[in-house]
Amino acid sequence: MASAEAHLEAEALPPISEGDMNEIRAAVEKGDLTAAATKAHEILANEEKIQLHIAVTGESGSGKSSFVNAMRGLQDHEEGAAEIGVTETTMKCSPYPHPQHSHVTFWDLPGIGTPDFTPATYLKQVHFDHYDFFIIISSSRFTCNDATLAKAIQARGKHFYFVRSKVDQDVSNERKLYDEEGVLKAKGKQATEIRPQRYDEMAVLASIRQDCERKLARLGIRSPQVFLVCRDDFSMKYDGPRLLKTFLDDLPSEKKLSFLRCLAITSREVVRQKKKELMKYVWLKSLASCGASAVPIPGLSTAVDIAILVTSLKEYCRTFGLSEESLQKLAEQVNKPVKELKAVIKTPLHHEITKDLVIKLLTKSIGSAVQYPLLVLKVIPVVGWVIGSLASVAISFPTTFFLLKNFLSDAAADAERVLQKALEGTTQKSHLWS
Ligand SMILES: Nc1nc2c(ncn2[C@@H]2O[C@H](COP(=O)(O)OP(=O)(O)OP(=O)(O)O)[C@@H](O)[C@H]2O)c(=O)[nH]1
Ligand SMILES: [Mg+2]
Repeated sequence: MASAEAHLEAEALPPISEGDMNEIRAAVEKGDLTAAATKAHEILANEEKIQLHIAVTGESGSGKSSFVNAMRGLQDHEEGAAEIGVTETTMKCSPYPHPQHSHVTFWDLPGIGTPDFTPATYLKQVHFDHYDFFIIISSSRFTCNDATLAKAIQARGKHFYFVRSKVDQDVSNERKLYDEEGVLKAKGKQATEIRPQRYDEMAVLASIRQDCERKLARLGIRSPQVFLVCRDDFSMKYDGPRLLKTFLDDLPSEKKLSFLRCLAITSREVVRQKKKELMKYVWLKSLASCGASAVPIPGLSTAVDIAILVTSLKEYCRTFGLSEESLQKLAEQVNKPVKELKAVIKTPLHHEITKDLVIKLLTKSIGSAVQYPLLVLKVIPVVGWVIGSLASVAISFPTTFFLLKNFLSDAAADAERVLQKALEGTTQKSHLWS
């Protein structure tokens, strides 16, 4: 008993309306399980339809298209990547859906201040209302146009983020002023606060950040925050991880999971966040699987909707990068044989999730469900105790609950192990593995 109990923590509620929650509770109280499961189904289907539109704007050549590609996990040369180049390539609003999670779309917008897009008309021309938030990119200092745009976005109640691109170039230029030992080369020149005697990358970055923020403050932006990024290793280097975390923190709760699904596994924190959000939906999925389409499982004293479970386990694998395609891509990125990454995985991969596998897993979970049915119901907020009153789902609900919860935890643990393996022996490790 101790181990099962220790494994269970009270579930946080998924971001669903009070009205929806009341509908489920009322249906269960009436003993109408079909209605409760149908509602759970509907809520889950709506969650999957949630769209996220992210606008990326900035002056021509600032690195917008490259940023869009980096956010979508694509190299500039890959199929489907946004066209990049040194001449003005973005003259219209181009949508770039995430390749694996098409509900998240990045929009490559034309720069403000070009003859066709003046500050006065820009937001109307690019259909401001369409976007959830804006990223304003500059590869040097931010301009008056950038500040005007930020103020207009803020006045309309949306978030914007200042992103300073191509930081790798600044770092490399600065490094050239120091010798191999990291000592300032310029003989006779005094070291300054921004250019100390010994090379210090953190100081270089802090200085660029402060310079950009000071300029923006002078242009009338209150407490500006600037994120320094480079297109390569975008989500791992410089302020990339902090930028992604800030997006996530600022998103309304109902959109967090959509965004998290499309994030690459680049840190333990990303894995933790994905798991936390997915966990909120486990009891809804368990409830949905007990509905009208539930069929008795031969050999087991329970009836469930297997299709929901197959889809859910596949979703967990996809979200944690546990598919042949994702692993192959990661292996290429870190220059390691895919076999090495696969060796640390304990759960089945995306393509191995079948009806038969789910039945096998159900057989395993049923033991815990029979032993601790009330324990499970106690940790599900609001409706758990009501569901517990229905004899018809006394076993099937906790069985599916245990199955999904355990698979999700195992997949998250696998994702962490794969990441650790991928980073073994690389310089990224100390930066990332926190
Ligand atoms: N070193 C380095 N080069 C970058 C980075 N981001 C973009 N570039 C280069 O900068 C140039 C312009 O990048 P784009 O992404 O095409 O810029 P853009 O803002 O989309 O340009 P337009 O579509 O013309 O407005 C390209 O040659 C990119 O390879 C970066 O982080 N580091
Ligand atoms: Mg472009």
